Amino acid sequence: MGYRVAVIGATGNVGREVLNILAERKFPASEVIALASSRSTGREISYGDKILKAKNLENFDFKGVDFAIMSAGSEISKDWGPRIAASGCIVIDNSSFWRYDSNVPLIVPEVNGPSLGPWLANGNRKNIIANPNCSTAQLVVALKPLHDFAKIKRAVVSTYQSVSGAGKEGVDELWNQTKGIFVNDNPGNGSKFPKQIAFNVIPHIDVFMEDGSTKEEWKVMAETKKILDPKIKVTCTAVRVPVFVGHSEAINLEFENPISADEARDILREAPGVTVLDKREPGGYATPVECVGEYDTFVSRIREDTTIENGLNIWVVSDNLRKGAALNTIQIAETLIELGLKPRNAATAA
Ligand code: 11C
Repeated sequence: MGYRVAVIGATGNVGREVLNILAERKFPASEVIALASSRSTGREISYGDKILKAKNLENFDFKGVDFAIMSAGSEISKDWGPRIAASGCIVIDNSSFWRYDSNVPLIVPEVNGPSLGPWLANGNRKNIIANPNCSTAQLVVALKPLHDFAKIKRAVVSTYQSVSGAGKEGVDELWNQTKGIFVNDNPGNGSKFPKQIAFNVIPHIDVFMEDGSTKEEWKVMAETKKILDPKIKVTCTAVRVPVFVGHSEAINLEFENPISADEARDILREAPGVTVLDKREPGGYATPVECVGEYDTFVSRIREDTTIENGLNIWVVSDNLRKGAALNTIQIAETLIELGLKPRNAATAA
């Protein structure tokens, strides 16, 4: 007997990736239900070799559904998350709405998956689990094993984020501007990004905060602290680049204890969810193009930073729609199953 899984926002970039990955990983589902807004109801989406028709979220009854994977934006998560959770269904939410709630776990299974054990055992749990921002997910996967070995004091993160992080409209804007420039047409500024994104880079993602940083930069700091260790100091500059899929990060780390580049490479080679690609020769490193469609977070350019004590530089790349979003939500559901969560229909039948 399998699990009933509802995918909310099934017609979006991340929702479609959730359906692909559920099928690819042969998630033990007895039923997968695609849900969307009334505007997208009836649209067809693939799930493995099947075609699902999106049903209307408004009319759907979550009774007996085990997991609701939500990727429909903060407003929908805010309104629907608690209602769905109250029906006994576990909500795994991709939006930022619940991430900073102290009663909601923020989970990257390779890093803090075991904390779901006590959460599952708690009869008063809220039934909502948050998925981090894509740039945080890949960061903490790479940092966790290094932190366990030598304790990170400070991380300076510079991101190079693809346009798919801004949804389908972001992808369309890069595509249309690139075509426009190619045929000598004025591409204009578009509506998704604040400046031209084709053949350009933009040091601005999400809204500005009072201290001059952007919300994306704040999220990287706040979420790393919540998932990995509140004592780590994190500073970030988040930049949008004209890449369709795959976020990259240049990370400077300062540790409490010594760690050599060779040690870091060996540790990362053994780390879950990490692939080390680090040859000191042309092309001996990961770039977004090779990481599209992959599950792992790729770490390259591992080298000591001799300008500080116990310093290290690394380069981290991952598919932002997979580890940064869809894959991580499914890994959270898989972790709950490994921890003993049974299908609700099994409980009813027993
Ligand atoms: C971007 N990281 O690349 C963002 C997208 O908080 O889940 C994901 C936003 C979030 O634009």
